[in-house]
Amino acid sequence: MTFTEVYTDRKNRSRQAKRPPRRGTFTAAGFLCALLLALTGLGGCGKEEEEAETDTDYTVVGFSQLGAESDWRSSNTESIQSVFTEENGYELIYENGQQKQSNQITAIRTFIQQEVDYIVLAPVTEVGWDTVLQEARDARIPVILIDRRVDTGDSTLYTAWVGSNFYLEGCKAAAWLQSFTEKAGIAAEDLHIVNIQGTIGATAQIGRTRGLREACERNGWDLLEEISGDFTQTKGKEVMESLLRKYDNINVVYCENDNEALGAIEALEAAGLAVGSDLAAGEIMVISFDGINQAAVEYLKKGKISCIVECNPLQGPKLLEVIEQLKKGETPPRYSYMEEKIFSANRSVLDVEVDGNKYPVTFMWEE
Ligand code: GZL
Ligand code: ZN
Repeated sequence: MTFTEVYTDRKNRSRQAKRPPRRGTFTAAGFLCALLLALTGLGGCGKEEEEAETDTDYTVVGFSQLGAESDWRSSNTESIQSVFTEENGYELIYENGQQKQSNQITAIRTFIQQEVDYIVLAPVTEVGWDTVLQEARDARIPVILIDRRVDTGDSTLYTAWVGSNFYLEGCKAAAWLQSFTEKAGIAAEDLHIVNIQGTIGATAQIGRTRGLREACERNGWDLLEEISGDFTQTKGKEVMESLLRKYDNINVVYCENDNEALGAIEALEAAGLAVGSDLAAGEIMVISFDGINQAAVEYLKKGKISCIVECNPLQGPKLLEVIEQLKKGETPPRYSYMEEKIFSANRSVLDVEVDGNKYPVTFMWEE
């Protein structure tokens, strides 16, 4: 046997030993027990011997998901679970990191011990992954990133990434705001914006914050404050309440995800403020990201959220494609980007332009 065959054979045998028997698989003890029952007539004689599910050689994927903080995250997890199924020849081991990098690092180390075939990582923030990703590389387990990025100088630490261009998302939102306010005849200096940011250090937060910040500098918009709402509804409400105590001239609330937007709207309406796009009438404009939370989409249709830049969580199919290519010894694209739209109920902006590219607005309104 060549080294590779010996290596693979030993890896498979050792991996089998490390993993609990798959449900329905006969272990030796189970077989003896069934034999005793049959001999003593105590068992259901003639009972169809449960077809010992042959432990076909599944591809084992260890998935370290960063948390369950938002609707986006839940949809993202469901999308991954929907493709790595036994029917597709996979066994998925899912670990929820509860938004803590230390939990994700522990999960990756466990996957290495279990000798999984691939590791999928949705990193909560960008820095602090080099050591554990080196351990995965030394164990010769390919790592594929999804959603957010890791900030590492060593490009060998991951094989591929599937996700969104968050900076483009931020630029799209800012371009929509610029086009809307120019058409509405609102002067740049009359915009007083707060940014309820996502988890600080997450690629989604970094890109969306940068897109807005650059537009504020370019257009002369007044960016009153940036403060993290950690991508959750609770925190979004809390920080909106504190911003309202601090400022009396806010007229645009930029939320870096829909869950924060729902929390912010709760706080705004509790303070007796109206949300909408009629800034001249004193309404507070809310702009958001994701487009997967149904309550937020309903608010968009009613015009309570003026614009949602889509962030597509359904990364399962593209990720499956990447791993299928790796299994065949092919080289997948290093970066695979999701297709994403811009949603609004307001029809004054038909499309937005970013870096010379035009992106159409998809209209959604109350039926
Ligand atoms: C974006 C993702 C962000 C979502 C939030 O890809 O990282 O994290 O926009 C989620 O809803 O919490
Ligand atoms: Zn197996």
